[in-house]
Amino acid sequence: RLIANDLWQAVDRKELQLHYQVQKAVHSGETIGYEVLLRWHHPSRGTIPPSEFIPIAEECGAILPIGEWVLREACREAATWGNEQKIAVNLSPVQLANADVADLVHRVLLETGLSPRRLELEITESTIIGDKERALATLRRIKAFGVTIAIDDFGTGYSSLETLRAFPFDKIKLDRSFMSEVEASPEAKAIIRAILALGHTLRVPVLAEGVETRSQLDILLDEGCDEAQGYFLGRPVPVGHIRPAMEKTA
Ligand code: G
Ligand code: G
Ligand code: MN
Ligand code: NA
Repeated sequence: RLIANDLWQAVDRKELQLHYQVQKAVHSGETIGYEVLLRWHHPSRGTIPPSEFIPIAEECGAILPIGEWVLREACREAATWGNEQKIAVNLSPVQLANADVADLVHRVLLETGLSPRRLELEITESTIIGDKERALATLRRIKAFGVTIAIDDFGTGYSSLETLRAFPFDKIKLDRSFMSEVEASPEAKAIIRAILALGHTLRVPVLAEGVETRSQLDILLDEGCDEAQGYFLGRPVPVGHIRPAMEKTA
């Protein structure tokens, strides 16, 4: 309870902060964009990771104002970059179930002046599993603006293939559990290869998450993976750490 009460006030008290983690093209090494990851600096408990507070925020509804703040803040930031790099924002199932989320995205794009094609929304399969028809209708509206949709944590859900068939995603994000096992497990490597083949048959680029070593990146290069994200390429960092890179590409 205490945490939920604090969460409702976290935005107003300016306790939330965004971190940015780079996403790169595997072959060229070029920066495609950044995933936005939320951090909560609680006044007495210190920094609380999203894995702990997002589920609580979803349960109590505070994810709606928090998610709105994240979207606006990320779009406002990316609009200052003067390049074509994308910003990838995680969208909670609770936000997607809320009928207004397409209007919110539209409003924030107008307000910030960010080009819609520079915004990507990351959704997990569980997001679609809820009220499927409604979620699909909302996602189609958002896609019609030119915003792209990535399916996050792919390979961990219950109905990956059905989800892919039912909805035209713009990117597949391969769950990081596959990367952590790729060197030790021929099965993990075979699954990565199969998902890459699936993505490429559907003409959808695949991003591998959780790339922590040079040799993992080399495997991805060999296998023809499109994009990668992970500690080896860059940790999630506050925006001050990436702004200098923006000046060089601007
Ligand atoms: O940053 P990482 O370390 O701990 O994030 C853990 C989880 O929290 C990830 O699954 C990520 O998708 C989720 N997450 C991070 N930031 C946000 C956010 O702004 N909104 C939502 N809904 N989830 C987020
Ligand atoms: O579920 P989602 O992909 O949205 O969340 C990204 C999460 O993965 C964040 O918590 C982020 O801190 C974490 N992460 C990013 N890169 C790596 C990595 O190379 N290794 C591990 N173990 N976690 C990572
Ligand atoms: Mn994500
Ligand atoms: Na993920």
